[in-house]
Amino acid sequence: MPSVKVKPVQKTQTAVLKQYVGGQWYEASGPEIASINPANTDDVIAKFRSATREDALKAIEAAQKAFEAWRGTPAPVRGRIVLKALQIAESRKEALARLMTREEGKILPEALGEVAKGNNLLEWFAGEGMRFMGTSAPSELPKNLLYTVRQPLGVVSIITPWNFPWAIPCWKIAPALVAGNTVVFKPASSTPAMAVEVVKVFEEAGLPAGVLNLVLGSGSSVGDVLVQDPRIRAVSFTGSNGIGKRVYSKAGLRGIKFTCEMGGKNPCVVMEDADLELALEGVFKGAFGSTGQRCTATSRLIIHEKVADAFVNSLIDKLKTLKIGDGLEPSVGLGPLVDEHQYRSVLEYLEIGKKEGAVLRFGGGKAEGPGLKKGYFVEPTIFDHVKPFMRIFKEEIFGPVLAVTRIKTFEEALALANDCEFGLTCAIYTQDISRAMQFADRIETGMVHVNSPTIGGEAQVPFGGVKGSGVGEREMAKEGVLFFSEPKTVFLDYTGQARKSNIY
Ligand code: UN1
Repeated sequence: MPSVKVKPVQKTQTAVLKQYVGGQWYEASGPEIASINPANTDDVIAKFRSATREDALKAIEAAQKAFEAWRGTPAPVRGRIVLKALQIAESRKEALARLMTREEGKILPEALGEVAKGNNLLEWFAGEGMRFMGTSAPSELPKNLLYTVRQPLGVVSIITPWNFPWAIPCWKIAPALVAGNTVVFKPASSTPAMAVEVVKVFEEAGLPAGVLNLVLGSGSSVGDVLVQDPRIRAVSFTGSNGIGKRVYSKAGLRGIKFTCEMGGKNPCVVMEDADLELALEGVFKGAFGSTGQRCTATSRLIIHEKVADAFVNSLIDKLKTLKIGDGLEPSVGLGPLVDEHQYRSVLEYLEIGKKEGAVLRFGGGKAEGPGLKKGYFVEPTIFDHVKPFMRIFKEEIFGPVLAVTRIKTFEEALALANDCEFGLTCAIYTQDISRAMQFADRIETGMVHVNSPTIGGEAQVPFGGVKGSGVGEREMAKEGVLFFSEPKTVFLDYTGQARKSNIY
């Protein structure tokens, strides 16, 4: 009898990721790093050999070489390559979102939302190629043309976090390219597969070799050179405050441009006159969406004492219905934390909250149950009666943890909301327009939401914060392209008639 051949069980292949420098994909020689599915640590999505300092230098060199030709490419043509990248990205949005959920952990609807947001940014910046313009002004002098043009900076470093592995690279890379810069892109090591997808989309769109270079590696081996090398003319960074501080102080000492978008401890104020159903939805989404791993997450609820008890109880009822698990499963509403480091850090904050004397109302530990053993799952958590001196009121936790503080007046709410070293975003729920306007005027944040959650942003308006949340220039919108360019003022005397003027 002929032997029956048994088909081997199909296993998901672990991809081998490469560096992309000067238009070539190649393997680096540093230590191996694995990208692991945070919902199931047995699922190794990809591996790569970490870039070394030499790889980063090679990338800078390739970007430097490509700069002259890219700078000379008309801005509308540069914009059209971004438009092509958008079309490619649109055609694979489902696959991008699925990979994102597998690699970063956010639930699929959130991942789809993030791809859409990144694509909106590509759309906006593609059009900016046509609007990359200066101004003209009437001169004090006769027959003089006085005008400005905008020019690119040169080679720029783009350093991005793991929590928005599609949208944030899009919102930094696209304006840098449209403005005529060449880019060295260093994404977070925990979402390398998504970073490769970002680069592929631009490569397939026809970006010339060397214009966009990818350096996959740990910050400790390549981070410094991407700020310190004399050829780097600007750094755009999103990530933690600790690293951000190092980036902007070094960039500042070198006298180059920087934009650093860092942490948040965003307050949501709910007043006694609020539409409480609307507020409940907004706080729920803001605090627990994306597993709280969002610098715009709602991490402090500042609520009027008259409505606080009922509101917190309703929030708890809602949390009881939230299914925790792998974000690819349609019924799941809360995914895992991204990796072991974040997992340990959030669990530590839960202990800190308990020790500080806050009242633990819900959650407070690891999430356990069927299907949760192999992932970095924590319970969504509410601490009530949190006092301003507590660390859980002050420090960014970056997990599904909400600190509730009760107030008696609007002035008290505003003072508490502003009692914070961060200033990224905030929200107020009230039906009193005067109160809402006063809040928008006096709150110390870069963005304000009235009757909507703290999260989100739109391509056509500036994104960023004040105080410890944002140092340097704003991102997105017109500002996004302005950051990556410099104006040059040209004085053109076309007759010589101005020679008698003593204006100078
Ligand atoms: C959003 O809320 O949609 O790292 C964007 C972050 C922010 C991006 C938030 N830079 O969470």
